[in-house]
Amino acid sequence: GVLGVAVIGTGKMGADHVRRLHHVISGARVTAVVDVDGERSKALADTLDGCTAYTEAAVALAAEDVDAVLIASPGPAHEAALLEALGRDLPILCEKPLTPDAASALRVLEAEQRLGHRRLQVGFMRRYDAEYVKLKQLLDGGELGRALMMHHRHRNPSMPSWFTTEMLISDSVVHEMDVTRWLLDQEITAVTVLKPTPSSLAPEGMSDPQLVLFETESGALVDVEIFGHCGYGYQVWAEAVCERGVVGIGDEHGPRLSADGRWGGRVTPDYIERFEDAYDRQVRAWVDATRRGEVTGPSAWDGYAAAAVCEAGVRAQREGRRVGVDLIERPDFYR
Ligand code: NAD
Ligand code: ISE
Repeated sequence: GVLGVAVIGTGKMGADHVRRLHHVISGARVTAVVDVDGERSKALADTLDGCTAYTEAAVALAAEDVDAVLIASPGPAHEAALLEALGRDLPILCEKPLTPDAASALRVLEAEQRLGHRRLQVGFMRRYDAEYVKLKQLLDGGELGRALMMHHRHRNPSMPSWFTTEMLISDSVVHEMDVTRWLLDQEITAVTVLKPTPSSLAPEGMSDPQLVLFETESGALVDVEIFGHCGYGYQVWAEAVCERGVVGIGDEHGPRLSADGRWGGRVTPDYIERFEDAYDRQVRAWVDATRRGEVTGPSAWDGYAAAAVCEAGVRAQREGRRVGVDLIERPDFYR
């Protein structure tokens, strides 16, 4: 039957996922919306047939018409919602980051393992973006040989007022941590963060932009430019330098126009537009798998591994030195 979904957190991403579940994807409907801001969830529920607004996740998840949970509250609120949903053995799609640090991510891994089956997909949606998927296919194909280096650029026009220097790592670069692990099919072993003189357009006290360097198990070097206040638009770019060729994505988000003696194109304004297709495919894959009784996509292990790299990254940023990543051995459950 149709999957009844509770959406926890009805801010920018939560509201967009509600729209997607209702208007883009078939097989699911939003039966509950939860937000600590009761007026916000109520206003959203009023626009949907058969949807109830709640202020507490525990109450919403006990409702009879809730079969699955999409978590889109801020990262620090994820652990409580995840443990509540896992306690009820409900299928979950949880926005990135799984949790903000490795210890809380481990508690989530343990709770899922206690169930004896996987229930959780993490919202690392770049794995569903058509350009990243092509890059992955080329790297997996083997003709290019081993990846020696990767270069990433991740630019946001601006960040919300509550955004911090640490969040540039734990909330933004977490995407490059996940795609790097996924594209190169190996773990990140160490992180270094370098900070140029900040842009005068960044908020007072924020170290923006930053240059982040990952080392990986096979000895590849991966750099990430993270820029939170580039001003001009939203751009994500990646290039893998391999033994027998170089492959990149990010420039083709066209169209490229030549007219009046100039050539150029438009830059997407935000992630909502740049990754619209990826969010759609991600949520569709989750709904379809859940209805088949399966769990696919990035796992809680991927969420934990990224959290461990974030933790090393935030320490590297604070202490101004290279910090090794501390990972537990991967449980067979996640192999
Ligand atoms: P937001 O601030 O716009 O919305 C968060 C909402 O959650 C707010 O309405 C807030 O009142 C509510 N909330 C706070 N604590 C809560 C709790 N304990 N229970 C229920 N509701 C609670 O934030 P956002 O930008 O929508 O981000 C939400 C999540 O989505 C974060 O995990 C963020 O990292 C992630 N995100 C992912 C992407 C992506 O590209 N995949 C992009 C942006 C944000
Ligand atoms: C935001 O939370 C996201 O997930 C976006 O995809 C990312 O580009 C941005 O930097 C994050 O803050």
